Parts: sequence; C-alpha cells; structure tokens
Amino acid sequence: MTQGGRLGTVLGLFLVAVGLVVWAVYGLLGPGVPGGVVDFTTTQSAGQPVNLTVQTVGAIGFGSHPTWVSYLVKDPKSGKWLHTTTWKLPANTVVHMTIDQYDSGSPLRNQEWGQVMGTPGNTATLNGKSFKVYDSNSGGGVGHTFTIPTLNVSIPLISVVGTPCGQAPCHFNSPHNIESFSFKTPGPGTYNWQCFVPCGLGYLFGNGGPMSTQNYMGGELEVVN
Ligand SMILES: [Cu+2]
Repeated sequence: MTQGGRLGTVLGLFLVAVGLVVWAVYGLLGPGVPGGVVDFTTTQSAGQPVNLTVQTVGAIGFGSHPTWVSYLVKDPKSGKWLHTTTWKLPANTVVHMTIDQYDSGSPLRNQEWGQVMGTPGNTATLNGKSFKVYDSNSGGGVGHTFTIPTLNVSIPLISVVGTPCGQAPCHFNSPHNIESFSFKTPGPGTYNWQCFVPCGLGYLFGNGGPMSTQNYMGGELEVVN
C-alpha cells in the first residue's frame, strides 16, 4: 500500500471511531433523534389509563434550531426524553397527562387561553393545586398552551419564576411548574395538537418557526383501536 493509501485508511478509521463515539454519547445522554412516533398503546393493559409526561423548554439547545422553544416527551419504556410530538394512543381511553413546564411567559393577547378546557370539571392542577383559569396578568404570565382543537382540550402552561433552564432535556433542579390533567381519547383518527401562545420569538407575530414546525410547538395524536 502506498503511503497515501495508508494515510487514507488511518484517516477513514479515525473518522469512523469519532462517529461511533459521537453516536454513543448522543444515544446515552441526548434526548434522541427528533421525529418518529412514541407508542403509548402497549404500556398498560387494555382499558387502563395512559400516563403521558411531557416537558416544555424555552430553548431546545440542540439540532438544527437550538434556540427554538419546544415540547419533549418522556418515552414510556426507557424514561428518556424524546424530541417527538407524535404520540400513538389507544382509542376511548383516559390519558393522565403531566406537563413539566420550564419556560417563562408573558400576559396573553387573548385571555381565553388562560382557561382550562376539556378536562373533567374543566380543571387542571398547578403544582398540586386545582385551577380552572389563570390570570396571565399575574406572575410571569403564560408561556404556552397544550391544545387539541378538535377535542376542545386546552391547558395554559404557567410561566416559571427565575432563570429558565437553558438546554433540554431540563431537570427538576431548574425552575419548573408541574401541571396535570386528564382527557379522554375519542375513536381512532389523527388529531392535531398545538400551542396557541405565539411563542415563536423573532418570527412575524410570533407564529412562525417553532409554532409551525412539527416536533416543536405542535404535533399529532395517532389514536388507534
Ligand atoms: Cu408555545
């Protein structure tokens, strides 16, 4: 083999090794590859409620749009945070949803989005305390909503107090609010969900960027039998 050939082989092997290290570190520590579907249909016996946990962050911190606001979902099998907003759920089943909200907020342009809708009694809990409506002119306001328009489900996500977590996935040592509520899935079909607070900073009226991109501020519920 010529010296150039040997150099090429060594360089090639070196790049493969670097690639493997990056892949291993990302796989172990990182929140996974964006996209895909997280399956909640096999994590409990038929007819039993589904537990679905997500987090909202002010900046995802990785990928092609590190500064964008985003949702992440906790994989029910591995417990890892995944950057995926398409969730497969069983039909006609109660979903107990928990949102760990790590982002700041502001007063709402439309106070209607401060209401809890579509849950039993139109209530949700904020850090263990039941509420029906949040006055977004108090505290730090509202950061996002979790809204499923076709099911009339909507929950305001209340601003954290203090310096928000800088890089996802966030952990409980950063300021956060824990909100929980339940809703029932309808029959099979695809149901979009999204945030209704224009939180796409730097975009026209806040509605571009993460607000209109899958895996950031919106996604799909794939409801199946
Ligand atoms: Cu949002």
